[in-house]
Formats: sequence, C-alpha cells, structure tokens
Amino acid sequence: MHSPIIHEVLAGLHATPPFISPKYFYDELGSKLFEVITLLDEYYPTRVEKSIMQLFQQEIANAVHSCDVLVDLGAGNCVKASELFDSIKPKKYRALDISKEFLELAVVDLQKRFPNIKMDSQICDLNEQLQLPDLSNDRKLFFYPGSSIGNFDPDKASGFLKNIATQCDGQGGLLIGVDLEKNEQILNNAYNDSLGVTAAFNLNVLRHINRVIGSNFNTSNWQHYAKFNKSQSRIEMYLRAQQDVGIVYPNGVHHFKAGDLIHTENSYKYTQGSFTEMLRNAGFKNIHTWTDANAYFLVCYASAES
Ligand code: AVJ
Repeated sequence: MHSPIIHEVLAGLHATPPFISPKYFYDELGSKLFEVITLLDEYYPTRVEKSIMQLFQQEIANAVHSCDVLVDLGAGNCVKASELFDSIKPKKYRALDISKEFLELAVVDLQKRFPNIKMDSQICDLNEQLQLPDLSNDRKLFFYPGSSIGNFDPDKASGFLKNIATQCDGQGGLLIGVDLEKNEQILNNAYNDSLGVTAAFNLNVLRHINRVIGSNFNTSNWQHYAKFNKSQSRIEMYLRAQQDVGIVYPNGVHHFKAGDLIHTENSYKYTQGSFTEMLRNAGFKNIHTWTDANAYFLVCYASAES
C-alpha cells in the first residue's frame, strides 16, 4: 500500500524508541543549514579538519602518491575535494551524495573551475552497498571527510570500511576524517550552538518527513536535544515533544506524549587507536595518520597497498 520509502520512515516512527534516519536531514534547506553549522564557533570539526589537510597537504599527497579517480563519498558542496585537486591531481572526479539538486549544481560549478578533470555525479545512499562498476580498473582514492563515518554504528562502520577496502582491489586507498573523543563540554557545545542553528537543522528533518510521508509534524511542538553518551562514545540527537501530539499521515495517526523523544542522529567519536584498528581490520595494509595540536580530529590515509 505504502511505497518502500514511506514504509521505512513509518517503521522508524513506530519503533521503540522512535527514530528518523539522519539521511533525512539533507533536503535543500537541511544541506544549507549544515553548511552554516560548519561555520559556527562551537562546531570545530570542519575547521580543524581543514587545518590538518592544509598543514599536511604535501605529506598526504606523498602518501596517496597517484590517483586515477577521486571518489568523493558524501560530496555535499564539493569544496573539500576541490581543495585536494592541486596536490593530488586526480584525472577524474566522481561526486556521490544523497542530495540530488545540491550535488548537481555543485559539480557543474566545479567543472568550470577545473576543466581538465573529468567530473560526474552519482546520487547514492551510503547505507546501501556502493556500486562503481565503470571504475573497476581505476586506481581509486576514496575520500570520506567530515567524520560522516560517525553516523554509522561501529559494526556498520566496519562493514562500510571493509566494502571500501574490497573496492580498492589492492590499489589506491581511503582518505578519511574522523572526530576524536575529547572533553565532554566541547562535544556538547558543538551540537548545542548558541545561535540555534543545530536546533534548526534537527527540527528541519520534520519538515522533510512531512513531504516524504505526507504527515503534519509541526516543528513548534518539538525541541532539539543533543548530549554526549560517554559509555557509547557518541553524541545522540533527539527531538522532544513539548506536549501531547497526534501526527496524522495518509491511512494513519501516531500519538506522541509530552516528553517523548525521536532519535535523529548518532555521531560517534573514536580514539586514534580504536579507529586505526578498525581500518586495519577492514583490510587496509598501511595507515598514515595526521592530527591537530589539540588532537580534536584525525585524518587517516588507509592504503590498500602493502
Ligand atoms: C555530517 C554526520 C559529520 O555528526 O557532526 C552536525 C552532522 N549533526 N551537527 C556530525 C551534524 C549535527 C555531522 N556529520
């Protein structure tokens, strides 16, 4: 009766505890709100990752050595990949993302700035098995910045890394950024910024869900809640019902009580040791790491070559 997508979203809302997948953050407005998050004082990951990439640009390029195709996993506005072009000199650039309009516009823009790199885009959900049949013979550099890996539970993250290592097929590797465990207050502040942008980003998922399933969530009935869970080493984000609400969607209604939480995101934090071990277990042969002076963030090049 319902489409598979609607079915999946409804199953999440009816689950105990209820959840919405973080992939629904990234409609057009959500992608723009995330760009704003990366500019916030409290949200250090993007800024610190960029400083590491800049400071160690030459070392990273030496480790990568050469690259037929740069495969950008979760390209967004493509800015981070474009900052690698001069040092890594890829022949081709493949941008993957879940947000179609946003991605295609970004790639068209980038192609004008770098006419000598062959570019294309591929809409994909990294929760599904990655398929790149036309690139099977190329020496690939997979690029997964921003600690997006943090959205996966650790066993899912391991499976994802194994899949990338397999796709490398003995050549190339993965350049990945991951957020590190640190002082709890710094972590909590990064997801509870004083301008309320992260709150808007979290609440916007309800507007997106309304369009996807035809529901009537009213964002003013919900409140942003984000907190570091120490035992699981992850930031957890939720939306909390501020009053009893009945959510109506085609062929149904679902009641939430005041105080009920919808889980919208986990953002796992790793230690350098736990993360490099995961890369090794995934089958990568050689692991290079770079971090900042405060050890807030880690950049790794995991090579598939021994
Ligand atoms: C894009 C998943 C890396 O977990 O920090 C930012 C998303 N959520 N603020 C993160 C996010 C709230 C972000 N990732």
